[in-house]
This record gives sequence, C-alpha cells and structure tokens, in this order.
Amino acid sequence: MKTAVIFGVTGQDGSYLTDLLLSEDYKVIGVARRSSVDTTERIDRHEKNNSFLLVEGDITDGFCVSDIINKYQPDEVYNLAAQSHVGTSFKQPTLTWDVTAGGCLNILEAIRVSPRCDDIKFYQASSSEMFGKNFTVTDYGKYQDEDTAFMPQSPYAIAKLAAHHLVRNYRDSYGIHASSGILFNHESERRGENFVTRKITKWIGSFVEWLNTNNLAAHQLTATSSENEKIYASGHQESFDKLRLGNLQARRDWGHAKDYVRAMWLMLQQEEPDDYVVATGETHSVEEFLEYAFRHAHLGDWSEYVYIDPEFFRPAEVDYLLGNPSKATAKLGWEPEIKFQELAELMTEADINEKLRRPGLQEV
Ligand code: NAP
Ligand code: G4F
Repeated sequence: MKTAVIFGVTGQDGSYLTDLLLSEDYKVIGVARRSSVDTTERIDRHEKNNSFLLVEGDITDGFCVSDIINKYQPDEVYNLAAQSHVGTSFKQPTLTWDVTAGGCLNILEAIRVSPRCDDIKFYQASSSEMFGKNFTVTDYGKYQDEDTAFMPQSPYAIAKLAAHHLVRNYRDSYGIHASSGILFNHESERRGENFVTRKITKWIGSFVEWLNTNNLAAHQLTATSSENEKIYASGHQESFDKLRLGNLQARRDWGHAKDYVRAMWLMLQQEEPDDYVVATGETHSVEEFLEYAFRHAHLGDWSEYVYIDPEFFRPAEVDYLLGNPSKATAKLGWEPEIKFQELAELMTEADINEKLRRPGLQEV
C-alpha cells in the first residue's frame, strides 16, 4: 500500500485527490492547519476510513513539514496548499508569498534532507496565472503551453512562479522526482465560494430559494435599471440584493476539479518527473458563464440580476487564458471528461438543489 501526504487537503482539490487516492488503495495523510472554525467539511466523508488520517500542520512552519515527512515516510507528496485567491493576494501579499512560495520551499527542503529523498515523488500545484498578461483578448485563438513565457500579474502568480522555479531547480540540482502541473482554472460543486463561478451559482441557488419562499416567478420581477443594486417584485415589500461582480470580459479555460486531480496523480506515476499544462482547450468569458448558468436556472436575462461593483476589479487583470494540454494527453493519456457547458450546468443545479433541499444530483 502506497502512502501519500496531501498539503491543502481541506481545499477543493485536496478533497477530490483524497477521493481518488483512497479509491486507488493508498493510505492518505491529510494535513490541515489549525483553525478556529471547522474546515473539514469537504473531507468529512472519509472520517471513518482507516486509510485516511487527518493531521495538524502548516506549510509555513518548516519544522512541522519536516516532522510530517519523516514520521509518515510517504511515497508521494502533493502540495496543494496555498493562499489561492488572486484578488486576496493584492490585499495580503506577504502572507501569500510566505504560504504559496515559502511553503513549497519548506516541503522541497524537507524532502531534500530526508534519508528517503530518492523514494519520494513530489507534485506542485502550479498555475496558469503564471502566464499572466502575455496574451490579451486580441490574441483570441492563441493558446498557452509548456513553452509559453511567464508574465505574472499578481502577488499570487509571482509566488506560484517562484515555487515553480524552485521545483525545477530542486529537480535539476538534487535529482528529486518533482513535477509541476500548470493547471488552468478548475471548478466544481466543492469550489470555494468567493471564486467567480461558484459565487454566481451560489447566488442563483439563494435567489431561487427567495423566489420559492415568496411564491414568486421570474416574470413578476420589476425590471430595474442596471444601476440599481436590488431586485424588486411587484406587490412585495421584500427585495433581494443583486449579484455583485467585477470584470465580466476576462476569459478562462475552465474544467472540472475531478478531472484535474487525475492528471496530478498520473504525473507521479511516471518514471521521470516533468511539468505539464492541464486544461480543456476551450476559453470562455465570465459573461458566458453567467449566460449558461442563468439559462439553466430558467431565470432569463442575467443582466437584470447583476450589479457591476468596482470593488471586484483587480489592480491588474489576466485577460485571456486558453491551454493546450497536448503534452498531458500524449504522455499521461489524460483528457478532460467535463467541459464548460456541463460544468456551468452541474454547478448551478447543485447549488439550487442544496438551497431547495432537493435530493442532489449524483456528484460527478
Ligand atoms: P483551495 O480550495 O483554496 O485550497 C487551498 C488549501 O490550502 C486549503 O486546504 C487551505 O486550508 C490550505 N492552506 C492555506 N494556507 C495554508 C497553510 N499555511 N498551511 C497549510 N495549508 C494551507 O484551492 P484549490 O482550488 O483546491 O487549489 C489547490 C491548489 O492548486 C492551490 O495551490 C491553488 O493555488 C492551485 N491551483 C488551483 C487552480 C484552480 O483553478 N482551482 C488552478 C491552478 C492552481 P484551509 O481550508 O484551512 O483554508
Ligand atoms: O474565479 P477567479 O477568482 O479565478 P482566477 O483569478 O482566474 O484564479 C483561479 O484560477 C487560477 C488558475 O488560472 C488559480 F491559480 C487560482 O488559485 C484560482 O483558482 O476569477 C476569474 C475571473 C477573473 O478575471 C476575475 O477578475 O473572474 C473575474 N471576476 C469578475 N467578478 C471575479 C468577480 N472574480 C471573483 N473572484 N469575484 C468576482 O466577483
């Protein structure tokens, strides 16, 4: 039985990777940092599984990281831990650097000094954000791959790029089996609620609940100017806050997290370490996500419900991401199963079902 350590186990990807590794008969050591509230909701389903152990740890603490590597003697180590929100990285750049760059260095050092250094395979969660502003919307049709230059646009992307280079450097210098997945955006029903896709589908779920509670149908809503921050219904006192969003023109290559953790695992099953782009090969705007999600919820024109709020614009933006996963397909045999439209629809449906307490769709 192989043993894997997952840093960032409580996050979206950590939970899907745990599902996958347990199904592949691994012993999984999940590392979660101490928090004043419970953060284990996404992995609670494995609480009683003897092959799953949750341990306390923070990747900014190098001694703690070393202790975990030495104590559990893993065959594979996955670093999914990060301050992963790009907008937040402008507000908390130092913390973002310490966790996202420094944390990766702590893990690499722990592996380097371990007596089992040659037996440990390491995965680093690199990001398409590292490509930054090398392309804009006027480059429509061009894609990013493993040879594309990096031009990071945020403290988050710069920290991820530092970690990415550290992984390559430790691989070249010490022969560590260390691979980076340059993953494009991936979402799911378990996505954090302040990333744009989930923010949209979560709002739709709450809004549909409000309509239901007040016995309202979408056609009873008062048409409001786009300046107005609230939605009113004729004959009703109550109003509902519009969905507040920033830049709707940014384009992303969005896939499903369940597909993407499979690519991570495949990277560590290879003889040689390497870096791989993981993407769907489709790019869509935030506006398109709104269109698909609102259409699927039968709510009509999304623009009636959205308030553009300067608060959600970033000091610097990444306009255009479109990945070419040919290398991952050729070398890992990886292909995405879920693409944009299905992703938007299943996230919308899951959030509506949760609010209306309808039996959920089978999770993909
Ligand atoms: P996520 O849901 O935000 O999860 C991040 C995880 O990191 C959480 O478990 C979080 O713990 C943990 N963490 C944060 N600071 C930590 C610290 N100091 N010590 C230990 N753990 C810490 O992110 P995700 O979407 O699953 O993404 C996983 C990784 O892939 C991240 O590194 C992200 O930057 C990267 N990535 C994500 C995408 C994407 O589209 N999802 C694309 C490319 C790369 P808490 O639960 O306590 O907050
Ligand atoms: O959902 P987002 O916050 O994701 P972003 O910035 O692309 O980052 C995600 O993907 C990266 C991979 O490329 C990961 F490395 C990173 O950890 C994270 O998972 O924003 C997507 C787009 C942006 O252009 C943003 O400006 O949506 C735009 N947006 C418009 N309104 C908004 C909002 N983003 C958020 N979070 N909230 C809004 O209200």
